[in-house]
Amino acid sequence: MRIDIISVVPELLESPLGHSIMKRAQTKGLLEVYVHHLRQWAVNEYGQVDDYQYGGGAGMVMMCEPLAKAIDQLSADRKYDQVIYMTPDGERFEQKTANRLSLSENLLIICGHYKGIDQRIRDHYVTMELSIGDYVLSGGELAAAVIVDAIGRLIPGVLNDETSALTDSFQDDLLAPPVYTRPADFRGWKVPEILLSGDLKKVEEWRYEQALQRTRERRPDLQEE
Ligand code: 6GU
Repeated sequence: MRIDIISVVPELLESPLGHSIMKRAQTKGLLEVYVHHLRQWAVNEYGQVDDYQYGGGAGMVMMCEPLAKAIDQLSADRKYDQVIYMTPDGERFEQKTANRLSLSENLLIICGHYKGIDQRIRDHYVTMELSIGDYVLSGGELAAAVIVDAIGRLIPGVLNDETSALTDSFQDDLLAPPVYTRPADFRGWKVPEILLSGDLKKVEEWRYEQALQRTRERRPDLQEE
């Protein structure tokens, strides 16, 4: 999969996408991420990409021209499955969205800043608008890093067996069960006996029960759908 990201603060994306599993995904050649600085499509020599909003009001708006040029140029080389705009008024990003997007070949992600981008770009170029939750971030970059991570780790081959996505929280509308590692007794706090029993069937049943119980207690909304 290839993901292109358009941003006015590309530095914000480097670290989250340059380590751990996202780094491995890229080293293995399973994921390519290219971050493009919007300023290269600025309207003047001062690097202007934003302007005052029509109708007045505080805050700048990202202009049509730099974004349109950026998207046109990038789209000339490949067909994007989705042109995604990161915005707090977008559709809530969930595991199901990650699952679906992980089947894409090419994604283009636009990170907004200031008051956001001119509505005409949303109307004429954007095919999907995503939010990562009901709070406001200073820009779309951290949200973009979140979705690239969530999508990237689902690409076949990125995770090894130990980190398999199949047992993650949310994968079956269930939270993950508790996990333990050595020692079996730490300060008198004991690991549940069943996990030491070696009876794989019993362990699976126990994990499922724990997952159900956790979900009922913490996220009953997941089971109401
Ligand atoms: Cl995608 N962008 C911004 N700026 N804030 C957010 C968000 C996105 N999702 C939640 N808050």
